Amino acid sequence: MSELELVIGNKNYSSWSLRPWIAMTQAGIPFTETVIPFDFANGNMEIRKVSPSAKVPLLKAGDLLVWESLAILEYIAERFPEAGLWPAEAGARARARSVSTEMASGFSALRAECPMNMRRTPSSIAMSEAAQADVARIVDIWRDCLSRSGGPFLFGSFSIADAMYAPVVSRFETYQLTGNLDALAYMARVTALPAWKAWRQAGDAEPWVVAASEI
Ligand SMILES: N[C@@H](CCC(=O)N[C@@H](CS)C(=O)NCC(=O)O)C(=O)O
Repeated sequence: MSELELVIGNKNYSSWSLRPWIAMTQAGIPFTETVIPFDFANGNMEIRKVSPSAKVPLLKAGDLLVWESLAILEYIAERFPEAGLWPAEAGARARARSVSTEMASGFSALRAECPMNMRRTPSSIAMSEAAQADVARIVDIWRDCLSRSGGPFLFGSFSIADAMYAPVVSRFETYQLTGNLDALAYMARVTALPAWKAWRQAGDAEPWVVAASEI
């Protein structure tokens, strides 16, 4: 059994859980996973019992608890430098951290109006101007990163920045949020990753339905 245990929510809906999971899986870092299904109606008591923030994801590394998806990813990058989860060059690394932090702290309109729901049959929905601005900013970020790095991922090889935007890739697909060809090509590369496919397959097989995320 691995020393690392990642506690996550439902794979179909838990956008924050996807971030460390896809990075660790893609990088081949061994870990065990524990899925705690959401129970919003009753206050997610099972998550509260294990997580200091009462949220998932949570990483257990022996006695150490790490919560907040970006903090988990930073910890993993430090523990496994050979995985190259941040770009090697300082300037690229700084920009990767900038776009990752922008994701972690921003885009609240998009997140609220377009919850991750991988199983949903793709179709567009009416969106506020704020959510549309979030989409435009994300497309700009992706295009800028890809043109500087040359791809195939935001900073060349798969990095934490791609993991941070992975749930957005799902939302863009589910709600048909862009027709931009660079963005669509990037999304196709992310969704072709074996780690993405494995997460998606597991999410499809889950029996649980979170009504609030069914738009
Ligand atoms: N800022 C946190 C957000 C975590 C978060 O909101 N997780 C959601 C699931 S995707 C959660 O645990 N919700 C349970 C609740 O709010 O009761 C992170 O980056 O990990």
